[in-house]
Amino acid sequence: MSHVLILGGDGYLGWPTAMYFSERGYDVTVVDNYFRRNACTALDTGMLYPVPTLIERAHIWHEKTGREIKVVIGDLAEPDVMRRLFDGRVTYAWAVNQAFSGIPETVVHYAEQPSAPYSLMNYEAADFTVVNNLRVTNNLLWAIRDFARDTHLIKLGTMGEYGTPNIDIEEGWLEIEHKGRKDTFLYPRQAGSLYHTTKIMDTDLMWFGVRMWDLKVTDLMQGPVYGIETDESAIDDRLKTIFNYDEIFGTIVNRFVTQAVVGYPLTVYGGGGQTRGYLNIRDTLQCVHVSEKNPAKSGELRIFNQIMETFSVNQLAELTQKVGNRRGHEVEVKSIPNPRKEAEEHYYNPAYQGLQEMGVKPHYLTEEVMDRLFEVVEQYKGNIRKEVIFKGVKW
Ligand code: USQ
Repeated sequence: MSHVLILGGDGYLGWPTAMYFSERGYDVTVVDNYFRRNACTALDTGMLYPVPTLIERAHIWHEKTGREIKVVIGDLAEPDVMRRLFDGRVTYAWAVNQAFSGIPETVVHYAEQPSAPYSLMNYEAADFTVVNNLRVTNNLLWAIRDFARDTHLIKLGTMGEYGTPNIDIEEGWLEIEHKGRKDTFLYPRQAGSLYHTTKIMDTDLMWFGVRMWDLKVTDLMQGPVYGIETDESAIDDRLKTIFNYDEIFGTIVNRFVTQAVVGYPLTVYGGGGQTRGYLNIRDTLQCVHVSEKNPAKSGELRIFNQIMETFSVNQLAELTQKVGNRRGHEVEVKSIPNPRKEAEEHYYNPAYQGLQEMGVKPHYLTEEVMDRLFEVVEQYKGNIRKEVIFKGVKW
């Protein structure tokens, strides 16, 4: 059984990824320090529904499926917490069998502060974002360098590393011709938030590790994700992933559906022409799985753009309004001054065929898919708190 180690296993993507691999027979270990939950409590962001702890979820998963997801609680910004995952000194906070699962064949790295607004809230949050994200990546690269050179690292990057350049966006690399000579370099990066900038720096750290130590790395440039359910969470309601709809941790589609359900005018920032690549949470899992099945080679930094389709903010608002109105909500769309510093009209033409060529079958954001998202959110309408929807963190 191949061993997959998931860093950031309690998060929006981490927990569904853990169940996905476990269901397919992998030996899975998850690690988390509960940053996301604690930040949600500290910032009073509200959540659509309460989520059991990681240990409780692993226990429920075992009860329902007979499968084991080993849990480690610890702060991966501490080098020794990371190193223990590779040299066998690890202690599991929950496991059926305490025996060391061995060096992982694959590490999926989600263990970062993932919010752009959080990173620009104040200097302390900025400091946390930079220190946490870069230290975790650096600690991981050194652990792989020292103990696990054959391990394939799958790292979650972001489409935001590229920004919104006035030329087509390639999958990670760009061939440059200069004074009659040619070479291939990382595609120019220019992020729109401090959080996104840490992802650029992560890519640079990994590129260094690949060049110096022949590491195997896949960097997934992901767009904003939407959705709640996956096949595995359908087994038991308590296995559903963390769902945020607030300004700090909620992403746009999840926010718009929640706003529509509770009668809050959809918060279109500025002109609404901001265009991004989107994907269903189910497709995140597929993308990580195909990357795991087809690992990067030794000395290769492989980069994919992990999106399935592009939308402007206005297009998402229109779709939400249409589906919401049909379901009996009175959905209003309201442009509010953009708290972010970003282009509201821009060229956007990213390449994203790599993952589909390896076998990913996209779930598109159709009216039916949005209907199902509405259905789930409507069940928890009573929990939605209007006052956390917009706080106005400025860039
Ligand atoms: N937006 C609105 N109204 C809202 C919320 C967002 O108009 O109420 C706009 C934003 O200004 C932005 C776009 O929608 O132009 C997307 O915003 P978002 O909050 O959904 O996503 P973002 O802050 O870009 O970050 C999210 C995830 C992050 C991931 C990133 C992928 O939180 O972890 O890396 O999506 S990407 O955007 O492609 O860089």
